[in-house]
Amino acid sequence: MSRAIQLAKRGLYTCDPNPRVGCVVSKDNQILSEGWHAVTGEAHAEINALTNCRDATNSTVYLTLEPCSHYGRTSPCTEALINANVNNVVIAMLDPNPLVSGLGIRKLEDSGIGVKQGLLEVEARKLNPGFIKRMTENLPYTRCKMAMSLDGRTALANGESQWISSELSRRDVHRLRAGSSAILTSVETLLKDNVSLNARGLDFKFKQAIRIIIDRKLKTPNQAKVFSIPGHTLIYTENDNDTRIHELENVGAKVIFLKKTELWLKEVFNHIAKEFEINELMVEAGSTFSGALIEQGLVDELVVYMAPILLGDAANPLVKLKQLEKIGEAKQLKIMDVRQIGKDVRFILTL
Ligand code: AOF
Ligand code: ZN
Repeated sequence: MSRAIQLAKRGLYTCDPNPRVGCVVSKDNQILSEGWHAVTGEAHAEINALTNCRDATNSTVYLTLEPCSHYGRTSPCTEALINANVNNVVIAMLDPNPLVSGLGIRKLEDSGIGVKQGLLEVEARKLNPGFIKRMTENLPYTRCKMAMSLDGRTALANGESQWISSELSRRDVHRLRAGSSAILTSVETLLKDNVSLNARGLDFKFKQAIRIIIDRKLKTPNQAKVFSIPGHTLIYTENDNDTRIHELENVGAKVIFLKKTELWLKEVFNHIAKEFEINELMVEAGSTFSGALIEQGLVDELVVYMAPILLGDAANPLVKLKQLEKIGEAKQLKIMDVRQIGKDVRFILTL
């Protein structure tokens, strides 16, 4: 199973919006063949492994995800496993897709295949935080990227913020972007930095993320740089001004109008998950917008790059949150990973 998890990671940057899945076919303590899911619409992990296997009769198949039992873009993997006469299937986790969940296992058992479930489940779940969250909560798994000084500041009071000089940290951000289904920012950040929101300078194959701009009033300029870069740009707005919508659609944006409500951002996130199959969402925005997302419970993970510099107390803070009266009200985070990247330190924290 550990090998199957390694294989699943080969789809990390390419198989979106499908889950990353790995498969190992074994017999008599020997690996007969291996497979993984590389691209949505193409063969699933099991099919790739079985195609590479001369004879899978009486084998044991290790799978990081329950095999599918439905006709999606491809046909059911349960049928392929049954037709290959495998003896046993060991599954790390159930498929959270309601079209499959539990049915894949039942189909195998009904045809006499022995099934075990739960081996390395914790590790297998880490392969697909976004797919799991989208399938179970109709929300993307949201990572908020931030960069700060040792004293927790992001920019000088005059707005100057191009201070994260470490080339390696920037490259790490591009790798994170490449592994994301979409990259989201606020119109304020777009106006300030004229951002590109794409992954660049990487020496491996990846699927470029969709760009998303949150722009309640439709202030995005028609000449914004995002429109000159290949790929899709979505703009979510509360403004139904037809002229502005047409202008922005003429330069290549897809504008989505959602009526203003109290839980507008949550509705935007639900829409992103449901209509665009966004599993992993990376947010790169300023302290006000990121703070609002955190307060509304829409952020799952912070990725914070800390540069060893001091900007002083007049500089801008990492996030703007409501003032607290008691320490007990403070947001508690859990450190999942800390490592040095070039001259910076990167923290990964969950909320
Ligand atoms: C598997 N093995 O390698 C993957 C699975 O549209 P399709 O046919 O590609 O089906 C997509 C669904 O299949 C996806 O939502 C998930 O439930 C499952 N993914 N299943 O047996 C795989 N990638
Ligand atoms: Zn399948």
